[in-house]
Amino acid sequence: SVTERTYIMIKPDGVQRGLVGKIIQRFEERGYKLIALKLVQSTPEHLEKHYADLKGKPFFPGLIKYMASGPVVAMVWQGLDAVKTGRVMLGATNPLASPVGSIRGDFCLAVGRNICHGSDSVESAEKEIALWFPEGVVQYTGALESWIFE
Ligand code: YYY
Ligand code: MG
Repeated sequence: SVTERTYIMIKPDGVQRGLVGKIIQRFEERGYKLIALKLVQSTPEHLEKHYADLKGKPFFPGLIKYMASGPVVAMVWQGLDAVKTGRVMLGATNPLASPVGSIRGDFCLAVGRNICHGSDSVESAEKEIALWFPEGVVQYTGALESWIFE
């Protein structure tokens, strides 16, 4: 639906590599509405909650270390089919399998340095939004909404 929301995060490598503006620009230009945004130095404890489903995977310790190695940009984007289309815009988990034109397919190469995160279902989006934005998101009317949505 038009009010669907997804949690998108620029990982520490995306921030360090100066890709914040380019990644935000893609969501803006596609027509999604930014309803929350902050730069955060996360902690292993917080990241273990975010990635709780992956606990026990061989790459889990390295993933937590990488994600805590510098600030991340936490965002919530709202609009038609935000979760699934957000994932399409990001590309596949493995950047080498990501189509050119996707964020991972254009900007990175290694699965352990894949520069961005996007929620994988509406249910996990709502959980992730609550975890990263306990203070809530911002409600406002997008001035162009009637030109972007029917
Ligand atoms: O949702 P997505 O980020 O595309 O992949 P997940 O399966 O949720 O894994 C989260 C995160 O873990 C992934 O973005 C990179 C890392 N990872 C890894 O380093 N090695 C793997 N074989 C699988 C995932
Ligand atoms: Mg995931």
